[in-house]
Amino acid sequence: MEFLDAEFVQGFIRMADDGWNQGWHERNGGNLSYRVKPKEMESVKENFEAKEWQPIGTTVPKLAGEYFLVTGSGKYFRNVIIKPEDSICMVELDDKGENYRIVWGLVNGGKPTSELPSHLMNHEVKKELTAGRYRVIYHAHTTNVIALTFVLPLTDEAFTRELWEMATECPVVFPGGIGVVPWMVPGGRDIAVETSKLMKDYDVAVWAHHGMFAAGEDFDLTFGLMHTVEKSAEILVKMLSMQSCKRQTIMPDDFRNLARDFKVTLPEKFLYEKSNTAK
Ligand code: 2HA
Ligand code: ZN
Repeated sequence: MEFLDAEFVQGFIRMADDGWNQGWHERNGGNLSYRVKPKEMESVKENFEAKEWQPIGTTVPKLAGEYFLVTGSGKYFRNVIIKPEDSICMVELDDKGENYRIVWGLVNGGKPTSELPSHLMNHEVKKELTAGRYRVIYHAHTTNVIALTFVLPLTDEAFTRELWEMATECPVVFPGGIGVVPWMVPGGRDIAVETSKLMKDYDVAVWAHHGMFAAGEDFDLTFGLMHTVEKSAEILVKMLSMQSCKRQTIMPDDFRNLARDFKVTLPEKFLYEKSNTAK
């Protein structure tokens, strides 16, 4: 099969274009990766042309031998739909999970995303915790969530609770809550380690003054998660722009009732009592 005709490649391209259309990928901002299923890899491997092995910059032994579709470093989401072969690539990991090699794409040269260590370490955590179900890791520069990192305390509790309160669907879409990484230098192993620690508890990690990482089973769920969190952040930004205190909101017992009817578990650490002025 032609590489670009494969359904998983089409799904990846569509998701990148959807992110561009949301305004989350100025210039070369953001990156996307997909852990390819063995059958999908088989269906396109006639197109492979392996390049040299390169160090990943971290070690992901539980992903040894796996294949990933990823956006390219310095490449623009805006261009993925018109020139995917120049903007994205498929990489293979070696048998120790220490090196990768490009097997398709980036036809004009280049490397996988600068955030490859974060993507792979997140994939490693999620693969293990979900018995292999999770396959997508997505990093986007979501405007409203970034704005909130200048205003809210940089804690998992504050971000989770404030975003849950802004839209009733939120606690159902991300019942586990969301984590927050304080400002750190992007692109390296240190931020990858901090992010992957949060991925043990959450499907979403906020990077202060930078953006978000989201993890999920497939393109729809992962894009939908990013979209839901960012939309809730937009509502909070609008609310805070109108007045600094809420007149009314969803209360802790309301969340408990919602959890019961929707059969989700909402950790009590997010259902703390607030003073009236901090509502
Ligand atoms: O430029 O978003 O975090 C890609 C990025 C780096
Ligand atoms: Zn970024």
